[in-house]
Amino acid sequence: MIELFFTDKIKAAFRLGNPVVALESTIISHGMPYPQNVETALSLERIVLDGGAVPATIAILNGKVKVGLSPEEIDYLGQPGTNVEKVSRRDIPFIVSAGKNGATTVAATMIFAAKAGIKVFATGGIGGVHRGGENSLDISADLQELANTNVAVVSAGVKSILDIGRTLEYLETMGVPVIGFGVDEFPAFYTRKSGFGVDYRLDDSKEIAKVLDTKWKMGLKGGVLIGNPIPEQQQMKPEVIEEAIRKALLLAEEKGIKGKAITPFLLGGIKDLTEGDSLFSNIRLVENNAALAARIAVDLSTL
Ligand code: PSU
Ligand code: MN
Repeated sequence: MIELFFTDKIKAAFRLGNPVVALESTIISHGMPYPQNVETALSLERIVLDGGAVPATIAILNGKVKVGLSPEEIDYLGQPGTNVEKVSRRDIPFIVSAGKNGATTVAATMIFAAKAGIKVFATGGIGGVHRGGENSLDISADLQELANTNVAVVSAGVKSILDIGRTLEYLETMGVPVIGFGVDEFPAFYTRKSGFGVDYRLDDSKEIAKVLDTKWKMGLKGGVLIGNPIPEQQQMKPEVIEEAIRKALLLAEEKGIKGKAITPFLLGGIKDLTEGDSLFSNIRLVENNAALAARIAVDLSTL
């Protein structure tokens, strides 16, 4: 058994049966530049608290799996940014055994959240099937984790750096329910529309909590993906973001960027190409997800 290290606040939340929301750390190290990454990580924690739940940002520090980080630890992880190892399922034993620092992806965060008994997790966007994935087989381990690990992930959908259609097909094959929160269309991260529908639209966090509770009480293994679209006023113009994505993808191909480096490379490229507009949208949508995750966690704790 791998030991998890909890902050006192998280321990107290468990003892009292208070709702807890997991937050990932790759978004801090690889998803945004310093210092906005640290500011955002702290703002997410405040939003979860305001929503009546306890935030648990998850990361590996000096080989220890931390469930809940102090503001100093968040800064420690955010400053070196992409120099911190990005840790998905396969990377965990290497980082832990070497006593290194690691920022956990959606997949790795789900694993530790589930071990800790945390049911709800807020992120920005999950990984998925990359464009051209039918040839490269570049499919994020996040999808496999959603298939197997009992955690609900609140996201703003997936970026169109990925193949959204194939990502949804993969999730369907793996039996992962995809919920549109207040929308019939699966959101595309920076924009509210992707052109792909969701099978289930739910308009109330209580309804979502009920579905989660039912799924797991029935012993149906695996996660649930909630697509929570970016608020209307904060979304980007589809043409602008598509053009930036197209350019970033071309640049990645020219430079031969592959594997786990591709997502951070594209995110950075898009931010530069949109002169920071995408960063603003990115921050707003994650905050929006943290607020919804807190509501779902609160509703779930009453069932
Ligand atoms: N997508 C985003 N922002 C992110 C990520 C994905 O829009 O920060 C991060 C998440 O941590 C996600 C990971 O779990 O990238 C997926 O990486 P990969 O495709 O290498 O599995
Ligand atoms: Mn990949």
